Amino acid sequence: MRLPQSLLLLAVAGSGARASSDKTARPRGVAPEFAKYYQDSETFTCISNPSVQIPFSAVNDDFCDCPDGSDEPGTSACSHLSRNSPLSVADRLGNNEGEIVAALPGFYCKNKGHRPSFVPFQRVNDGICDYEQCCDGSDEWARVGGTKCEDRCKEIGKQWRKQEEQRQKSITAALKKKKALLVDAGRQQQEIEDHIIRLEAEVKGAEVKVEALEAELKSVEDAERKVVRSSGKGKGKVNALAGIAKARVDELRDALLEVRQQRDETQSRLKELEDILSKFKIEYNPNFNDEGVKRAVRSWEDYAAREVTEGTNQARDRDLDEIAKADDESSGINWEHWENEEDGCNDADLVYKLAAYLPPSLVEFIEDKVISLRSFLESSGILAKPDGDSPSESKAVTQARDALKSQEDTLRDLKNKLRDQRADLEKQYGPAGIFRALKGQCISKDAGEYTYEHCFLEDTKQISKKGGSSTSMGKFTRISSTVVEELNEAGEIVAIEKIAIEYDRGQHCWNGPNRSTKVVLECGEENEILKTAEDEKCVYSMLVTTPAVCPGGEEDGNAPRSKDEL
Ligand code: MAN
Repeated sequence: MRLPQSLLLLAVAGSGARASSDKTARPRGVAPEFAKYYQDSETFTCISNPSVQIPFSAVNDDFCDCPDGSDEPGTSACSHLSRNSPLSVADRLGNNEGEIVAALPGFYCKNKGHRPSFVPFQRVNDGICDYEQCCDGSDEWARVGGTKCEDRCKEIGKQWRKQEEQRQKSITAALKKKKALLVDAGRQQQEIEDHIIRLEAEVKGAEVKVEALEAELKSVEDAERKVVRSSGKGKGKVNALAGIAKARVDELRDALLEVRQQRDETQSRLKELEDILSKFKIEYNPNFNDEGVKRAVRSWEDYAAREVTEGTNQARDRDLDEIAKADDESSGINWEHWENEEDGCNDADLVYKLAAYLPPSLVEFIEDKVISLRSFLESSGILAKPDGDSPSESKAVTQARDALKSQEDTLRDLKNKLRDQRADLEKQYGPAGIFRALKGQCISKDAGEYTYEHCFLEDTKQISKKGGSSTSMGKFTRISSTVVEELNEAGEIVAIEKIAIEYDRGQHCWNGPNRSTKVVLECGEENEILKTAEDEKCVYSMLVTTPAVCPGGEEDGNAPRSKDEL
């Protein structure tokens, strides 16, 4: 059910035509509130033009004497004067300078048994019964052409009261729903305000943590730099490390030479033994039935039959010869280069990448040594432990950096949330923020080949009934107030302010604009699309009822505290 947008207007129209306790007789067509202008039985003073006075007998003489038509309240003699806007009496009494406007709203019908009303002067004695405004038929008092309009106020009044009762019920129900919407909107707004307070505290906390973690990272980095520096004893860090590495490699080379020497001695003893046993096998007497000797000879034969991997040993020997040479005789490490390396780059980096500078033939061997050297340096605290991702950074630094990064991410997220929540409070949600409660609620209506959908404060869509994808008719842009002209109950054209929700930037229209929709809202018990129209190509309008725009309801303290956004 569509309900009047403004109860106030209705009240004005009603009170303007209400019967009063006025006991003095009024000329035909005069409403009680205008009776005071017709009390002098000798002279009549035109209402809006007091300088014009006429004998009282000229009132309702079917001749228009007054510029404002006030001398003809009961005839159509002054019906040429316009009177379209629902002005107050003060407005009618000359505030519209220069414009000649009828002083009276129309012919007053008492409509006993129903509600009094005004009928436009053009319709007085026009031979047509205007029962909508004049149910008592008094507008046709002259019986022009024999027209006799019977009084139908009793039945029309009864029907009206029934409808009115229904309408009032509907208004009450709509207001109840509106109040619920206001409560919901207020709760949602409160939640956002509370969330903002929480987020502000969380942001502060996160900022403090970030500061602490920044300090922590700095101190870990400083400590690490000191560890590397302290091993340099005044020299460059690389030089210091190169010195340690050279000593360690020399140590390992000496150990290798010693082990090779021991191996060669053992091998020569083994050869001697094998020769003895070979001779023994040739020279022993098999006829001498000694089981122990026979067993020993068989074991020797098995041993001698086993293959010796001579080639591999020779290759390894060549490698070992190469390694055993001093660095300055071979293509080994150029320690001089490292010992004279200029500082200015990341020393730890260079140490970790040491293997990359070694000659290819030695890489495998030296890599093992470098790893053991590195772990020796790390375990003895000379070198900080490296991290898996960044070979130039220790685990401690990486952990401190990661902790800082993760806290910075948290802080950024919190700040984004806070910004969004604050922006939401600034957004338009209509009078008293009521549309907050409707945001995202969708209603639809079939019309022709499409189903039209309106999701409050989100978008409008055109969905083909034949299937396929839907067409966007616009995304939420603003809430506006729009003035529309309507006929009021007295048959007058009145300008009424209506709230509209505008949706722009919809799907592009071939050879036209991007689709857009203006949703004009009316007071109603339900959220419902009454009609949709394509006013111009791809420019749509929708008429939607909702309790949210019914007048009243805010006064019970339901409305959110924020300012009206419109
Ligand atoms: C579709 C619909 C219509 C629109 C035309 C424009 O058919 O969106 O509303 O007028 O496209 O081409």
